[in-house]
Amino acid sequence: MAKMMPELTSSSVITRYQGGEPVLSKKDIPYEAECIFNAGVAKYQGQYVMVFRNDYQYNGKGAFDKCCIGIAFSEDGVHWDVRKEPFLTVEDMNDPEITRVYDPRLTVIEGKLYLCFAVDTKHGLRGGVAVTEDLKTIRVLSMTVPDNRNMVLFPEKINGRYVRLERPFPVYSRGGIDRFDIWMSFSEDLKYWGDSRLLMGVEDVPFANDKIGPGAPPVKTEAGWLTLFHTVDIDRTRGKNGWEDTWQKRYCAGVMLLDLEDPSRIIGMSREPLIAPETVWEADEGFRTNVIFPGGLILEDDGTVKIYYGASDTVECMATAKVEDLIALCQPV
Ligand code: M1P
Repeated sequence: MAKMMPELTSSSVITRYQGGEPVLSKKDIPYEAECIFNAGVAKYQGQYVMVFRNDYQYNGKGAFDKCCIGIAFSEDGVHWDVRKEPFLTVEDMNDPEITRVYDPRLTVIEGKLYLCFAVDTKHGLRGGVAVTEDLKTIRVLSMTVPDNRNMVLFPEKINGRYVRLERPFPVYSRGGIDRFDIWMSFSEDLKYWGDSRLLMGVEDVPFANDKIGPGAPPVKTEAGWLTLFHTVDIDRTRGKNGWEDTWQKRYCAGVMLLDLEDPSRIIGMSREPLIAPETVWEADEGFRTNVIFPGGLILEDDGTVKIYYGASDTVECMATAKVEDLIALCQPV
């Protein structure tokens, strides 16, 4: 059985916006909405762009019947105007296999805005890579085979190839339980992906005992590619948390630094969580409490970083830090 984790707390280098108050929640959405979370954020064409997950129509049995991806815009990365219609729906995918679309991430590459997202299908979970040139229409470039999700793209080619992090779901080889790791793949055209390899195993993270996954798309710094990931630990004694009868998982955010020339080499990672669930929105209220799910990392010109994360699968929150402090947390593995 996986070892139990101690109480986890957030690093002192982060400051939650307004003490942890959400920057986006269902009250901001001009169409049917319930849980607004797990957003991706990028700076694009002079503004901040956020794509977020909206789960709605709770079925009373631990799931939502409907979901879509919405889009919002901001001048300061804090206050958001939400477009009146969703950005991407199941119907837009025009594929009868697809039953849900969710967990979007954004990366700007060579002036174009790329979207990674997850879909549930009748035959497994898949990760998609898509591009939008006008922030309205989306062209899907590639879809993984099942099961894979939590994909994020690096913002530039490295040694002539596009690079992504991803999280496949090996079950048989991991003893029939969640023991999921972060992998990476390469592509010359964003359509065909390969040369896949393991980047980090769940056993490498001292504050995880269940699974890990890519979080925010990597940001380039002089010290290396800085990226956030999520970590999951299970405690069988946790019992009821949030709307579910038996939600025993806790999700935290971690940070790591990858080599600029060879991003399959981890320079360092935090030995403790960057963000652990603590505030009322993160630990007490919501659909599934104790969930921090990072999806966006923006590096500002003054060295401040904005960190966007879903809280309790219910609202979207933000924290700030200094980039040098995040780098300093990344100790050699
Ligand atoms: O409910 C917590 C999270 O569960 C899933 O995360 P993972 O990919 O690690 O299994 C996702 O559904 C995620 O959206 C959600 O926040």
